[in-house]
Amino acid sequence: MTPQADNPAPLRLHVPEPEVRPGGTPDFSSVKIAPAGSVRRPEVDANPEDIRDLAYSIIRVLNREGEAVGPWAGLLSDDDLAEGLKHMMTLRAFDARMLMAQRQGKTSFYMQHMGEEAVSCAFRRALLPGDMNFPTYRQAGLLIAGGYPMVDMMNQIFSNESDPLKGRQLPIMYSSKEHGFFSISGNLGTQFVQAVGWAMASAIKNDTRIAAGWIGDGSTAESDFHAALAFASTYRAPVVLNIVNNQWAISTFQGIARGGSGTFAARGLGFGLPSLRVDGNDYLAVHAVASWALERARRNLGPTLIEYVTYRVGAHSTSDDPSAYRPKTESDAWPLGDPVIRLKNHLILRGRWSEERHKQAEAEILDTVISAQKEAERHGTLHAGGKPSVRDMFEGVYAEMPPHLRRQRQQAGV
Ligand SMILES: Cc1ncc(C[n+]2csc(CCOP(=O)(O)OP(=O)(O)O)c2C)c(N)n1
Ligand SMILES: [Mg+2]
Repeated sequence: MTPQADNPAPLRLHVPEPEVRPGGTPDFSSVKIAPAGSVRRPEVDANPEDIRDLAYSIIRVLNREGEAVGPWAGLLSDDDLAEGLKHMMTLRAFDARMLMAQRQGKTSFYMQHMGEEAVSCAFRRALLPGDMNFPTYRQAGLLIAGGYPMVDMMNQIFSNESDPLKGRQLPIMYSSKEHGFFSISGNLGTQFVQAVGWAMASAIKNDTRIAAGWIGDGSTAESDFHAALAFASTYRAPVVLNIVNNQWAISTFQGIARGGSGTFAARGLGFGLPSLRVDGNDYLAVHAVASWALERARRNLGPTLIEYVTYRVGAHSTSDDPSAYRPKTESDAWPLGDPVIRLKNHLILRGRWSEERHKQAEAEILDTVISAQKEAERHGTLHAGGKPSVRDMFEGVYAEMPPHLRRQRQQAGV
C-alpha cells in the first residue's frame, strides 16, 4: 500500500522575481556593500578554506570621496590610472559611435559595455603578453586597453572588405591570437571549459602562459560552467575564471541564475576554489583582485573564481528594449556608481586630472574614434562599398579542404 497523508499539500515551485518592475521605484537596498578598504587582502598562497568569507563580501578600493583606501590599494601609478581612464573613455566613445552606426544601418547588430568598462579594461592591465582570454561579447575593453586597432574592430562591425574575419563571424565577435583574445563563441558558457582546457594544455606543455575565462551571471546556469570548475579544481589549472554579474541576462534578472547560492562567487566554494567578489565599477579594485588571481595562477597555486559586481546600464543588445522589464531609472539608482566618473574623481583628488582635462580628453578621444570610423567606412559598411569575397568563405578553416567544400566552391565559381 502506498502511504498517503490525509491532506497532502500541493507541491509548488519558487520562482524568484526582481524587486521592482517597470513603473516601480528602483530599490537596491538588498545589495549589501562593504565599505571601501574594509575587506582584507590575504596572501596570494592563502588556503581557499581560510578565505571563504571573501565570496560573500565586496572588495572595494575607491571610497565615496574618491580616495583609494585599504589593503588592495596602491598597485598602480597615477600615470597608469590616467591611461586606464582613457581606455574606459575610449570604449565608451567607441560604443556610442557604433550604436549610432547600427541605427544608421551601417551594421546589423551591436552590443555595448556602458557601466561595465572597468571590468575588461582593468583586467587587461594585469595580464602579460601571451596570456589568453576566452571572452564573451562584453569584454571589448580587453582589446581597446591592449592597443588592438579600433579600425579593425570597425571593419568587422561593418562587415566590409577589410573585415579581419572576412564576414565569418557576427559583427562584434572579434578574434585576435596576437592580442590574447580567443575567437568569441556565441554559445554561452563554452568560454569557461575552453579556458580551463587551454590552461591545462599550457601546463602540460610546461609553458608559462595562463588563461582567463569569462562568463555572464545568466550563463553560469549552463552545465559548462560547472564542468569547467570541476576540471579547474581537480587539476589546479593555471586559469582565472571571471563572472561578470551585471544584474541582467537580457530580460532575466540575476536571481534566477544565482538561485539560492547567495552570491555567484559562492559557487566556487563547493569546488574548493578561492572565490573573490569585487566592486566591478572600481578600476583599482578590479585590477588589484585580477593581479592577485593571476599571480596565484602563475605560481602554480591554482585557479581563482572572481565575481565582478556591476550593472548593465544599456540594453542587452541593439535588439533589446529594457523598458519592457525594468524601471528606466534603475541604472541611476545602482549603488556602485559609474566606473569612469569614479576613476576621474580619484585622479582629480590626486591632482593628476581636472574637469577641463577631462573635457579635452573626451574631445580628443572622440576625434580618434571618428577618424577610425571614417577610415573603416572607406572600406565599406553593411549595405555599401566593398565586401569580403565569397572565396574567403572557403579559406582559413581547414588545412586541407574536404571534397564537398571544394565542389561547392567550384559550383559558386570562385
Ligand atoms: C548556450 C546559449 N544559450 C542562450 C543564448 C542566448 N543568449 C545570448 S546572450 C544571453 C544572455 C546572457 O546573459 P549573461 O550571461 O548575464 O551575460 P550578459 O549579456 O549580461 O553580459 C542569452 C540567453 C546563447 N547565446 N547561448
Ligand atoms: Mg548578465
